[in-house]
Amino acid sequence: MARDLVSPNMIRAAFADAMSQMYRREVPLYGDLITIVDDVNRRVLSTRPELRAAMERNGEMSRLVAERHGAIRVGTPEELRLIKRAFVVMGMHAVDYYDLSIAGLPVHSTAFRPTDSAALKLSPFRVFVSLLRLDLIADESLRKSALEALAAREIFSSRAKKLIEIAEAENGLTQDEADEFVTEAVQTFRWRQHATVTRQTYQRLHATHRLIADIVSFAGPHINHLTPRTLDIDLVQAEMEARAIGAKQHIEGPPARRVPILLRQTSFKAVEEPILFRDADKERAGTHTARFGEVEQRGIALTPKGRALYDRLLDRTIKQSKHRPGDYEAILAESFSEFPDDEAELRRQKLAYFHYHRAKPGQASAQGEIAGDFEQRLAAGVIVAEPITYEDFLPVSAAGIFQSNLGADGTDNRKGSSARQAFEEALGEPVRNPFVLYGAEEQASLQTVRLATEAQA
Ligand code: OOG
Ligand code: NI
Repeated sequence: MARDLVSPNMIRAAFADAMSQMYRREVPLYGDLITIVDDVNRRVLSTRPELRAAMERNGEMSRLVAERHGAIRVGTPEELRLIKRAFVVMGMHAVDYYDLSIAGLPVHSTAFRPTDSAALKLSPFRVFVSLLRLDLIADESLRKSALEALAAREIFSSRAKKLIEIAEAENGLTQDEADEFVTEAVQTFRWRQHATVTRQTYQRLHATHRLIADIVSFAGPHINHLTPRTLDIDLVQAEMEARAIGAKQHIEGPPARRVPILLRQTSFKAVEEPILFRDADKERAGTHTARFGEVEQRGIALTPKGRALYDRLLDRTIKQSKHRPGDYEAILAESFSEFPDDEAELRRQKLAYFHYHRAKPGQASAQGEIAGDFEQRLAAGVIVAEPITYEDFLPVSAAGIFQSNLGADGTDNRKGSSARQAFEEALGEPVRNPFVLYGAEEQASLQTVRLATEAQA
């Protein structure tokens, strides 16, 4: 009997929705942040009709309120592989490797996300997934306790695992199965108030690194933040400060620009939540601080050349602001004045990726063919170059998030060498290269434009 399968995009959209509902219940402050973001987005759209029109043209309006990313942390290679299989059911694949040991953090990470633009448009939800590096726990007895706690837990229900197997064997899920899968999968990421370790073990893990305590002490990998998209992150930051929501000191990433690049993000600091330890049959109260809310504003994806320039300018900013921390914003803006802030220039210098298409009705010069080469057609507006949005994360920024929210000590000296190979072995496959994905989209659009032009000639 033929099975009617739902698109993985629909499963991902339902999952993102369910996660959002759950997180608002679990961390009410996150609901306040959503309210601020909605407000700001409405204000921006009403004052910038051209932006509204462009978003309507690109079919982006309906997805504006959908969360853009979340983050979880897992403890073992087995957990990472299970997570991978669950995300594949939702059309998400591991893209890029983030070595956070550079910032003194005992984890390394990837981002599970849709990899093509049509899927991203349908539901842009992605999840940053970090894997604990037990090899960075020096104390052997503590490493053993951590391993035991992790070995004893099952992060997916048996029904969730069964549904993953069905999806793999049958090449997808029916609507009923998908609904059930979402309900079960969300449970994996819920908050659990009971720690699975004693208070003493928690404290020892915590003393080694707060992140280790967060990963090891509970029965599952709770979602640690969700991040909606805003059209004006500076306004959101100002609003968070005005409402004393505990915003971080500044927006991470590049400065505000005419043409936004990569992504900018900010967050409120992690909230302190009550937890319970079970020590020798007695319940003891404690608290745990790990979960926060974040916002992001995305810009154009940079080529390796653009990324190198970005890294150099950000590096310079961080170095210079060490001596003048109060001037961070000014130093950032000054430093980035070297980064071209004009679409045509970014394109000419091959600093960023663009999607090319023939002018659509309503866009300038939609009619009429202009003879000449590609650049002349572009200049005449017959061909339009549209920025390709950056869909990944900022490695330095990711480290910043960890540090400000977990109080990690950035001077940790166990800076390991990149453990990318070990990560990919744990994952069971290589991560995808984001530059290849952006480059392929650009090339495919060029090909389409050329074919269409030749057909006309
Ligand atoms: C993930 C931090 C990375 C971001 O937005 O850079 C991240 C975590 O805290 O587990 O989500
Ligand atoms: Ni984040």
